This record gives sequence, structure tokens and C-alpha cells, in this order.
Amino acid sequence: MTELNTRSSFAVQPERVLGQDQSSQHRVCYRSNPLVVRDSTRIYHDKHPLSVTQLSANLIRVCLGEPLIASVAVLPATIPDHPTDLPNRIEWSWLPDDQWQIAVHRHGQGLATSRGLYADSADGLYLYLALPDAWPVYGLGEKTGELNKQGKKWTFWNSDVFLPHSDATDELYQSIPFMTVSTDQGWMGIFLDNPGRSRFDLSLTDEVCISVDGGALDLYVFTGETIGELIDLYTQLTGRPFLPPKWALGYQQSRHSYESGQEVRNIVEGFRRHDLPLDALYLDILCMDGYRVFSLDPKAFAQTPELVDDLLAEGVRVIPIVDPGVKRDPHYRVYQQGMSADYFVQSAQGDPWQGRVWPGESVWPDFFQPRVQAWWQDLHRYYTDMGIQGFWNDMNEPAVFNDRMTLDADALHHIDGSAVAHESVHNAYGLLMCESTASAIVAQCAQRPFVLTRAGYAGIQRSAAVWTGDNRSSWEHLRMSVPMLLNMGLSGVAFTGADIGGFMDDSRPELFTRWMQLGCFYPLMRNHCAIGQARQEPWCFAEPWTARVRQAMHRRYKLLPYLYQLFRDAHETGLPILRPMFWLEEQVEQTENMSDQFMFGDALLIAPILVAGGVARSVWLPKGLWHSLAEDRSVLGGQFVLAQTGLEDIPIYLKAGAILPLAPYRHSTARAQKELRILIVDGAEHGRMLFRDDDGLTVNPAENRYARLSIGYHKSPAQVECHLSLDRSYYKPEWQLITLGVPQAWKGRPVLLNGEPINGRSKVDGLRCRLQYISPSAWL
Ligand code: MIG
Repeated sequence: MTELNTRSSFAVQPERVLGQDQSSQHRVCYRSNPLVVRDSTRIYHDKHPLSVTQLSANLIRVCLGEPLIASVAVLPATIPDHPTDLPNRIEWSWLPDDQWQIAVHRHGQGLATSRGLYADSADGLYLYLALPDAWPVYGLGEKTGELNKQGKKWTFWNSDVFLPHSDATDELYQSIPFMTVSTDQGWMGIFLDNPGRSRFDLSLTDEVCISVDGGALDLYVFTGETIGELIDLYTQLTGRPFLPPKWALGYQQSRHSYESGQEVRNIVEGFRRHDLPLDALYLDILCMDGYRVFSLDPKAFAQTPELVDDLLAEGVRVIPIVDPGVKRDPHYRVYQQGMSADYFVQSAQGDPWQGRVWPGESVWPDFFQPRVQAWWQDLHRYYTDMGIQGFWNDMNEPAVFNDRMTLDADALHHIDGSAVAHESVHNAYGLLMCESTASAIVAQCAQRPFVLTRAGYAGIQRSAAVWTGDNRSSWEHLRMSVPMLLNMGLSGVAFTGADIGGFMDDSRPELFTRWMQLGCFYPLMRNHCAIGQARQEPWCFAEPWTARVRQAMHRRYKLLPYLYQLFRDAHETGLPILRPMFWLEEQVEQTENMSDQFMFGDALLIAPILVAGGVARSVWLPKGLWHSLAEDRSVLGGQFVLAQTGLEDIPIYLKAGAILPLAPYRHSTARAQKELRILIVDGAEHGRMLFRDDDGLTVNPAENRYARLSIGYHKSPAQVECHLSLDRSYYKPEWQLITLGVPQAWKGRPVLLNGEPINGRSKVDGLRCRLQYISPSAWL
């Protein structure tokens, strides 16, 4: 009889780990439920229990020690349920010599072998795994540096880092202890589930040391044929990215801080006057009454309900900041409520833990308690009653103005009936705050949530979008954003962005323009700027810069149907929106650490200009044909090309044969999209695509209440046959017209739509469908 670590049961759903082959099973108990686990063994190593559980054919869990709390990352109901006969089956075995060892096999070959387990309770737990330096490592969430994370020691401890982030910066706001390894026989993923301080030391020679300061060394080891498979598995385990409302994919404007309702109105007016799109505008901390959360300045923001209404009518959402620090003010309702119900994190002595942050002396809600989450959720009525539908969670590492920059190590959270020291669960604080915020929107607005967060932990993709904190207006930070966002995507967090233009320091026209040209491809497109810095609303640098910036911003809106499609894919499979170049062709040495260009979905290759004065750059084109957007011609891949470019634009390539859903420009997603454009990129004989559309707001997309448009084409020397079929039974899209944009090169060949020559009267499911010969740049 084998016993599963009882704590592990919070994460693992019993039914899902049932094995097929009864004979090799061990019976264990899960509270009152009988649990049958295949190949699970629990032994004692030193004084620490060690258990290995095969959760599916390509996923095992290795847990050394006892987790202190139920996992906040791993979803109870979603342990991957994979067939047992996968080609990339993972196996493990004990090598019981003096030191217990674990060996991970794939196709019967050794993939990773532990070199002993160090279990020293005074000093945390350590596991050494063989890992050749030549195997690139990706993921690790929000980290500085290049794409490949090999060669450094990485620490996971959510930190507010105001000093300029550099390659030497280790801890940042988010902690996602998940790494993917490109081995010489497929991919391996390792997720360390521990919300205290942990480390992946990749600076060692041919091995990695995984360690935790306290709690359990709770590892999930995955294998897969591709990195996409690993991310799929990882986001089954920790949850899929939430499907955002469409408006959140529009352009977002922020500044620390717009100082009055009137200033906000003027800013919105500026967007309209300059023919620039806008979907959301942020209110930073100066909107509050003395930095009290859930309050507004009684003078400057007295008319906020009217402001929110008027802006909504203009298609602009107002997003207020909500920080976790609650001002210690006996006359303040939030403080009073929290005190009388004991909602705040406690000190070791048992009174509310106090520290200084923006409001002065403050206390922090203990989000680990469901009742505190519920209270906090309810406090959002203050805003949702005004029509506010999105929130910004900052300072939730949590950041405190003290030497430690956070709560004391021994501050206490109350979790499932026990008092747990802050340092053991620090990294989970922001995630739990965001869950409370997101649930407020769902409950009070009956809409999909939009929460933007700075801090997070594995699983944050379920409830919030992430921005990368206090960057600077510098070329280094423009460049750094690319590998950082790529690796966040490879860590399950698809919805990310860096502050466009840079937060600290003054942006300059060229840097700002280059940032917008890159930023229109960030999943989150938000311009934000610090107090006291030169203004950087998109028209601030005057002509000819504004025209260039406008082109990038308009491009974003033209791309929205394609981007929304990518978000839906992310929501269903976990796949990132920004993809490193090796995504398209693995085992190509050039792309292993390529940190300065990327794929936006599978169809668009983006090569941003990342240096001052840059007017040309080399671009790696993967094998196959590519269509240069600027030059409007096909270019052969499998090589570097030198792309010339002006200040007007950056080099962009479309994959030959791709089909992209696009839209005409409109200045807000609230404006009806009357036309759907289907762009067919030249260079292939045939192609297919399924486009799904919905209202972009309904909460439960699992109902599959979307319209489906499937498109296929086949080109022969004599003609081109296009097949379109549209199913509008579940949702009637806004668009009343479909325009098929086909290559100029197709001219002179008849184009058939569903078997008939396409003409002015052609229809698909009752909708008009017309043909245009265009160059992609006309629509992008
Ligand atoms: O201590 O709310 O990263 O985006 O503008 C700084 C003021 C607090 C930090 C955030 C930044 C925000 C700022 N906040």
C-alpha cells in the first residue's frame, strides 16, 4: 500500500490519474476517496517524504517534502488526461544507491538523471539534474537577458524593481518557475510548484540545480515532441489563458497620472483630433483620495460616473488602478471593515502587519483567505456601479516601502486553518489578488474580465494580462522587451506587453516611434509614462513622427481579427501569440537564441528596428517563401536577408500562402466592424483557415457561441477555386460584407467562389462577398 502525500491531493484530481493497467497499480487514500495511482512510490529520503507519480504518459510529478499549502498554480480538475501510448512517453525509475536518484527516460533513453537529492531542512531542498549546456532553455517567465536562459542562476521572488532592469537583474515582478528544454531528442519541461523563494541554477556545467528555501520541492516533469506540446500540457495543468474582451486588444493609454476628469477628457479628445484609435484609458494613483483604494479624489475626480459614461459612449473604457495596500485610517471604510472582520495579514504577534506604501502607514488584505477574496471582490462595486469594466493591479508583489521591499518574512497568512509565514507563499500573493479582481468583473458586470497585473505566479494567465513593470525610455529596454515577452509566452502567459515609450525617463521621437512600430504587435498595446517625465501621448512628438506612429496604431486595428484569433487559440491550447523564430523550424542553430525578431502568430514575421538611426537590419527568414510587406515581393527563406527600411516602418514579412482575417481601420472596437477582409498572401498553391468570431464580451466562451467562417483556396494554372462557408447560427457577426483580397498575380485567371465565377452579386450565407486584387500593404 502506497500513500500519496496528502497535501498533493489538493492539486491532483483523483479520477484523472486512474491508470489503465490494474495490475501495476497501488491503492492509496485521498481523504475519503479511494485513489488509484499508477506507478506511484513514496519513500523517505532523509527526513523528507519523496513521492513520484506518473500523471499521464508524458507527465510525472516528483515531490520531495510536504507542500505547505494547496497549490495555487495547479488546477484541481485539469491534470492532463493523455493517452498512455504517446511516442514521447516519459518513464522514471529509482536508482537506489546511497543517494536515491530519479532517472527520466523517453523512448527508453535517458533524458535527465538526478545527481542525488539534498534534503537539508536548515538550508532548503536541492535537486541536481543532468542538463547539457548545449541544450537551450526557454521560459522562466519574466526575466531579463536573451531568449536562451542557459548559463545563469535565476531566482523566483516577486520584487518591485525600480532601478533600471539590466542583464544583471534577476528577480522581477513575476515568478514562473517553468522551464522548457530543447533536448537532443525532443522537449522536456520542468515546473517547480512552490510559491516561496526558489531557484533554477543554470550557471553550473552540464546540470541544473533546482532549489527551494522552504516547503516542498514539488516538480512536474513533462516531455513532448514540440515546445507547443509542452505549453499545451503546462497550461492544462495550471490553466489556460483567459479569453479577453475584444476591447482589451485595442490601444490603451496610460500615464502616472492623469490628474483630473477634465484632463482625461482632453486626452480622449486629442486621440480623436489626431485620428488615433483608443479603447482604454488608465487612472493611476493620483485619481484616489489620498491614495485610499476604492476612493476617488473628491475634487479632481468628482464627476467620474459621468466621465465613465461619456467615454464609454465614445468607445473608451476607464481602467482605475487598485493597489493592495490599505491606508490605516480609522475613518476610512475599507480599513474599518477589514479591521473588524480580521481581513489583514498579521504580524508574528498577531496584530495586523503594518508597513508604508503610497497611502502612508498601511495594512494588506490576506488574499489567501477565500472570505477576504470575497470581500475584496465586493469592494469593486464602488467602481463597477459606475460602469467600470477593467482594473489595473499594481504593487501586488506585494511592494512595501521598506528595506525588504515587501512584507516581513514572518508575517502571517491564514490558509486552510493554519498560519503560514509570508516568505513561504510570497509569490502567490499577486495571483490571488488578481483572481479576486477578475471575479468582481465577472460577477458584477457579467462580462469577460480584463485585469492588468504587475505581479504574478504560475497560473496568472487564467485571470490577468501582465505588463513588465518599470522599464525605461531607452533602446536597451526596447530591445529587452522582445525576449522577455517571448519567454513569458513560452511560460503560458500569452497576454503581455511592456510600457510602450518607456516608463521612466523622457522618450524621444525616434525611440518612441520605433517602440510603437514594435508595440502594435505586443499582445497588450499600452503606452505608459512616469510622473514628471516628458509627455508621450502618441501625438506629442509632432510631425512627421505622428504620421508614423499613426500608421502603426492603425495597423493594430486592421490586425484585430487576426489577433483575436490568436487569443482564442491561446485560450484553447495555451499557445503563445508571440513566437520565437525556432517555432517554425527547430534544430536551426541560427534561431536558437534569436532575440531580436519574432513571429506574430504563424503568418507574420516581425523584425523591429531596435537601434537609434537604424535604417537596415539583417532578418532571418525560415525556409520557404516570404512576402516582404514594404517591397511587395516574394523573398526566398532559409537565409538571412538585409532589409532596408526608413523611419516610416519596420521590416515585416508575411508567410507565403497564409490567409489572414483583417478589418478596415476604426478608431475603437466599439465601432461596428462592417467588413471582414480575408487576405490571401501570394506564393502557395492552396491554403485553408477557420475564422471564428463572437461578440467579444460574453463571459462563457465555452458555449461556443461564435460564427464560423471557413476559407480554402486551390490554385491551378487555369483558375483559382475559393471555398467559403459561413455558419451564423450561433452568432450574427457585425460584418455585412466579406472582401477577399487576393494577389495581383492571380489577375487574368478566373476566380471561382464555391464553384461560381465571383462577381458583384456573390454571396456566402446571405452575406455579400467581393473580390479585390491587392498588395498586402494596402490592408496593413
Ligand atoms: O511605486 O502607480 O509600475 O506603472 O505608474 C510606483 C504608480 C507605483 C508602479 C507601476 C507604475 C505606476 C506607479 N507604480
